Amino acid sequence: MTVLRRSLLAAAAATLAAAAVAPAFAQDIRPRLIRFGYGLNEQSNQGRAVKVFAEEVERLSGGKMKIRAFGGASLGSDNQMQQALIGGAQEMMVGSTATLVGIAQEMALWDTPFLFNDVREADAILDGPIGEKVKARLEPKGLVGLVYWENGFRNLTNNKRAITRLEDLDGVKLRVMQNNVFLDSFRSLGANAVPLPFSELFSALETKAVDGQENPFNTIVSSKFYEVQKFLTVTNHVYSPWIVTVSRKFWDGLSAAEKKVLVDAAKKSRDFERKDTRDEAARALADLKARGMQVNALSPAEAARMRDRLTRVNASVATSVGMDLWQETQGALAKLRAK
Ligand code: TF8
Repeated sequence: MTVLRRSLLAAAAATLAAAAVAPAFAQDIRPRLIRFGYGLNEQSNQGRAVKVFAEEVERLSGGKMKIRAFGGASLGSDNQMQQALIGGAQEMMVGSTATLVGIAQEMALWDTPFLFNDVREADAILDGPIGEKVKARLEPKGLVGLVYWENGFRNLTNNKRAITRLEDLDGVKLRVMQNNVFLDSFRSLGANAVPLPFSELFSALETKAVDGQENPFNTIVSSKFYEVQKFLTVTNHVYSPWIVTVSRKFWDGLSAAEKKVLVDAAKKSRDFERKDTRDEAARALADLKARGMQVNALSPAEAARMRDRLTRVNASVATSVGMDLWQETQGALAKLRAK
């Protein structure tokens, strides 16, 4: 090898090494202010992860890109924020995938009752090609999905009675997310299901406009639902993801380096969020009991009856998301379960 060639190679290697530590060239990152909205409060798993995201964006951009976080639905409900992102009036948010079904039907896949048996399955499908495919459906609608976070397995609370049998749900006025799969699911269980934005839920429970709701343990703790709900039934009826999204109007104006900052920070926040959420969920049940909630699990026979009723909505989910995607998901899950 000639001396010249060797020094050229060394120079190239040095450039690559520099790129590895500082992937973005400073001049490609401009000062940016990003308004990031979310529905839960600052002390929730959602709030903690938004903070990690914000710190990481600031660090990776050398302080040029700033996240201004707005919790507690102060910029609006999930649906309102989605519209603000599409219109370009807000840059980022994190919220439920369930409220995105009106924008991209394929999101209904995640509303399938009992789709995932555990978080290992959830992570593998959400972070794999199927999760990517569903996420990509948002782009033509004006949203860019970065990563999925964990909202978690959902459980039922109410104020009327302990739910020990399917029939106990009869006439229970139950708030559900603004999403047809959830509406159909709980109607098929006999509840009087009413769709409401999350931002109105606490006061609806407090004023007894509704009797109950369903959300992961974490949210029942962080939103203080234990103050206004007596009975908690462990159903784990569906795993809900959250999704971090960016306004496409804003995204399209970013440089490659700026996009990379957001993507890398989003991945870091996802890994933090999932661990934090799982740690908190593991403690939450004891916490809720200590706060006076009356907790029950369903007997295996009743759980099977509920599961059977709920999975009657599967056919309509398959129609909304398309048979190909449905089959692909079932195939991927079968493969994971065979391992
Ligand atoms: C719900 C969801 C909420 C989310 C959150 C506000 O019940 O589970 O946790 O939408 O982002 O609405």
